Amino acid sequence: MIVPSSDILTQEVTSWTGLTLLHAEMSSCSQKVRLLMREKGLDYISRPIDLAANEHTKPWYLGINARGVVPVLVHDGVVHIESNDILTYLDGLPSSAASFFPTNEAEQARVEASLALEDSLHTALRVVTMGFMLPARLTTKSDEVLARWEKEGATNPNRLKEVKWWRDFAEHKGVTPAQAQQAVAQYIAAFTTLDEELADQDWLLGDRLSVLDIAWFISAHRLVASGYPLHRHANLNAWYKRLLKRGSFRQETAGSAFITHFFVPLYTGIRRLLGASLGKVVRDMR
Ligand SMILES: N[C@@H](CCC(=O)N[C@@H](CS)C(=O)NCC(=O)O)C(=O)O
Repeated sequence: MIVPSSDILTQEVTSWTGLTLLHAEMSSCSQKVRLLMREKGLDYISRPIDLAANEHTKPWYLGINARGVVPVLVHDGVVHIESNDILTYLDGLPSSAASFFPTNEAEQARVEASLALEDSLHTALRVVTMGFMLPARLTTKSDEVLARWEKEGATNPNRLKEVKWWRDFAEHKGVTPAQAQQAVAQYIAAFTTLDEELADQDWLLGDRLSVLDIAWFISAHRLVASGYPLHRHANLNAWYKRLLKRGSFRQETAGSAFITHFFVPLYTGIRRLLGASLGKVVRDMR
């Protein structure tokens, strides 16, 4: 989706040339986009946005994307938002690599529906991440940050929804059991379908890698890191392990060694010992 120029308050970006990606290392939506760019060999200027420091809620960033989320792609001064739309756009740019999108209508319809489902689960992904992968006391946003996020930037109803989600999170001191159960139920349903699709094929679209493998891998990876027992979906688990063998998939989801290999395993391990893990929510639902 292209942001109308009337909504771009941070005018400097309109003179940027080439491809610039504003993104965050651990953001799943950013990982999807970086992964496709790496697979397609597309060079870009990287502009990291520090989510932990709430850089995405500051006037400079809200003047580019008034919703205040990453990623944003700026191509020759034009601002693109929504990760799945960015994937579609990037795939159409000149590249020596094959397209990750199908050309026949039946497959196009499948990709569109599956990407829409993946996008619709984004709140569930946040619930899983903030509820089980990271401690709430590290991610809760202050009243001051939320008030700034709410008022800066061009008018944008989606920004108000983001702010509301984080206000509820602060008020409940984390995600509620009902939110966790709903998110888990949504992912069990989605993963069960993907698992069936993979019963007699290696990749989600059949015999070749596509944008669906990229998008769903990122979700699966986040759920696994948060403690979801993916082995309950045998075909999906085998597919996930096949993709993990690809350098690009590993590299774009690696994150910092401290967080990925120490902090998150320690935190999820402690939750498991306390009987408060994501795996427990999954078990209790089945
Ligand atoms: N539908 C949007 C969702 C973007 C989104 O929610 N991004 C997250 C990171 S994956 C974000 O910026 N979160 C910041 C926050 O909630 O504080 C997309 O696909 O680009």
